[in-house]
Amino acid sequence: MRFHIVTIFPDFFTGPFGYGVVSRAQAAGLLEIHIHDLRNWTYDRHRTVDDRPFGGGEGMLLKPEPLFEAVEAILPERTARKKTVLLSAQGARFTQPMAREFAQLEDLLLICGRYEGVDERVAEHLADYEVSIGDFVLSGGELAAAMLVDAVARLLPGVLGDERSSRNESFGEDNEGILDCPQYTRPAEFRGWKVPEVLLGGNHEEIKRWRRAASREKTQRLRPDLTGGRN
Ligand code: 9D3
Repeated sequence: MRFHIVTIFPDFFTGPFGYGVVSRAQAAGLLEIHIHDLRNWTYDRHRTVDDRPFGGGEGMLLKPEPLFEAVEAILPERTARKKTVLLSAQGARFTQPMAREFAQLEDLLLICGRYEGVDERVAEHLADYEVSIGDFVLSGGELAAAMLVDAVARLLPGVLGDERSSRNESFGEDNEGILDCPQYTRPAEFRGWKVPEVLLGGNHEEIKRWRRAASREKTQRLRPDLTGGRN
């Protein structure tokens, strides 16, 4: 799979993509990440990418021409397996089912918003999706794009070891319905805090029951929204 990222901060991504799963997947040729500087599609002396909002208001917006030119140059043909995503605070929430859908694509182009926003014609006529990563205010789409790439990359065939991916499938790792159960490693007692006794014995039926109950309790406490309850 190929990712393309259009940004005014191309150097931003050397950090997030230089480590762990995403870095190794790139080295193994399982995915490509192409970073594009939006200013490459400006033609004035100051390489202007922003302008003031019609109707007045605070701050500046990303103007449409460089974004349309960039996307049309990077993905000249539009097909069912080549999609464009605008990362914006006004988008639909990015979720694990969306990550699975994106993992089927050949090319995914991510547009990173900046300033106070992006001219709405980009969302309406250029991007296939407009997504937000959560209900909080970021200063731009770059961190959001890095998170989206990470979430999609780990779903690509071969990116996680065979052992892990098949195990996760059968155990339903990508279960959005409930939180993972609490887990412990050695020592069995740390600063007086003991690992639950049941996990130290070898009764696998009992362990399974404990884990299910612990998952439910933790979900109820920290994510009542997942249980059909209120926030
Ligand atoms: C405080 C400014 N807001 C009201 C005028 C609007 C606003 C504009 C631009 C809020 C955030 C941003 C920049 N954010 C993103 O580009 C962004 C984002 C986010 O803020 N939250 C969650 N996901 C995303 S994806 C891109």
